[in-house]
Amino acid sequence: MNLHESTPPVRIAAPTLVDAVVIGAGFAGLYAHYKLRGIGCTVFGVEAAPEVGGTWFWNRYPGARCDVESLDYTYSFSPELLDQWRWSERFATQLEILRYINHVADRFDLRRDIGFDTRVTAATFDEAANQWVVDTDRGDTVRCRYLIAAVGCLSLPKLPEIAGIEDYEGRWVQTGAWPHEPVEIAGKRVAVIGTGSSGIQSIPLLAQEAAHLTVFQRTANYSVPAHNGPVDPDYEAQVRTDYSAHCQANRKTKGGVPSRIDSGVSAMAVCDQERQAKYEQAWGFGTFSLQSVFNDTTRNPEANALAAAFVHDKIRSIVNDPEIAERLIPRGYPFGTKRLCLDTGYYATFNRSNVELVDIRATPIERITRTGVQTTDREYPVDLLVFATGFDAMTGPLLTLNIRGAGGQSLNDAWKDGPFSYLGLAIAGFPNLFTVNGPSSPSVLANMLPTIEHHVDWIVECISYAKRKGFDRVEADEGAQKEWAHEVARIAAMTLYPQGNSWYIGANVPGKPRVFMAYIGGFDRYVARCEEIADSGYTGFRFSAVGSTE
Ligand code: NA7
Repeated sequence: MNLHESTPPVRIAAPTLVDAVVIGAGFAGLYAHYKLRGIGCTVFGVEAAPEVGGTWFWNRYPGARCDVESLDYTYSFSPELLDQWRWSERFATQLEILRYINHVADRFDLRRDIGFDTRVTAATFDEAANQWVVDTDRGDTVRCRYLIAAVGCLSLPKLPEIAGIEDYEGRWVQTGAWPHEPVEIAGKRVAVIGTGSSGIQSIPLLAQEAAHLTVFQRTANYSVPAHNGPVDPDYEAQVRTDYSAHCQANRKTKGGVPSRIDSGVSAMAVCDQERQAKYEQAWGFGTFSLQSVFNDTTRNPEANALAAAFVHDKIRSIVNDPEIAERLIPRGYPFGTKRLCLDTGYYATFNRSNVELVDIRATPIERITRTGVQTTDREYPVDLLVFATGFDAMTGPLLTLNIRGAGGQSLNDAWKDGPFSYLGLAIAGFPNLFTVNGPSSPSVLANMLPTIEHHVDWIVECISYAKRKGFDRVEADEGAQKEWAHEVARIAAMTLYPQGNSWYIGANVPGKPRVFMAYIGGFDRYVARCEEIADSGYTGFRFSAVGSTE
């Protein structure tokens, strides 16, 4: 199926010099092209995939869908686009989102400057010229004033550290790099390793097709029902009375989405009955509202334990076998501190006779064998092995770029103790490099579409400012970056999040520094701070031109 209305991308010759190189052609990269063109910049895009789409190009496993409501997971920069595009489901499927991205790329002619099937192999800052020199695996070298890394937060899939994968003679796939050709599931003995969001979305669908499904669970995760279905026409009509204003209002919320049922009070401020009723309302509503329905669930251990106990009871009420229910109950970390999942029929899937749950904390996986998975208990024969084992989140995609900034310093060295950046937008010592949804911005803790638009708007305005003032170098100040890092860590420490061994904190990658990688103070506060900084003449940034400084 051809997803886009115009002709598929033709390979373009890389230019030798442009104003900006944009790495990535997902939501962030495409919008960066649009905005940079708008201020008269010449742009070249580099994209590893053969097409636009970013995360939605790669994550095409069964059940892949967005867990932000479609009406909010949308670009807001064009009122006509907002008016004309219609989402069919409350939570859009990967395919529908990919169609949308293709539609946007066609509509705004965003492919014409993108080199597809191309990877950046190195990016080196040339201090004499205040330019980045970008090398690709096609042998191109492109010079640019500004380098925009729009590489996504969850775009480097990770295989587990399990011996023997190379010995396996069956087929294995990764959710984060699902094959484009059909994967045969019907009649197969399928195994899934990993029960994060990707596992939890795919397991119910795999179970429906497979002859037998074995789920290897290391950590039971909290999941709430999505209650997906057609977009509610009444709610849609209400949003569409002023869709642009609705999207603008999302920038003034903590999570970049409307708080439709949040109480705004502490879970401890209401009686048991009222609290239970509010939890039930959140459970019945879908979205991540169970986490936000009271304002202290992520901060107050007592409030958190009440929400956790509510989910535990729900799991017991859904899963028929009490022993399996107990295995599915998350324990040992506060509710929501590993990313909450949104599911369609996840827990009920374990009532099926063809589904088996293996607790690999009790009986760890020893190795993958020629024919299946060997635990300390027994071997499980498998025809199709699905790794839903996550990503080297947030820093992984940036660190593969081989970036060297001022003085030849590599980003990998600069970040050996953690990904320190100023606002998640810029990194001290790496002039003219901007990151979209970079570490220490709200990114994965908020709705990514408004955060992307906000970041790109801010970056392009900053570039525009530099151009107007005659500067050709902009960089974050080391001191401002340190202060921001303290602020990010201070706010994280006020919450329960650091207690979860999550990818937010790098816990899923052996050897990765344990640093909470997102700003948790709220998207609203973050936006206000970024505005303040820009309005005050970019406090914490230094601007200069070859031979002069401000
Ligand atoms: P996640 O959320 O990182 O989940 C990965 C899962 O894989 C999780 O259950 C892990 O268990 C498990 N895992 C990882 N390594 C292993 C090994 N070696 N053995 C067994 N199990 C393992 O990734 P997802 O793709 O599901 O979701 C990522 C985000 O994408 C999601 O939050 C959305 O934002 C979209 P663990 O918990 O580490 O014990």
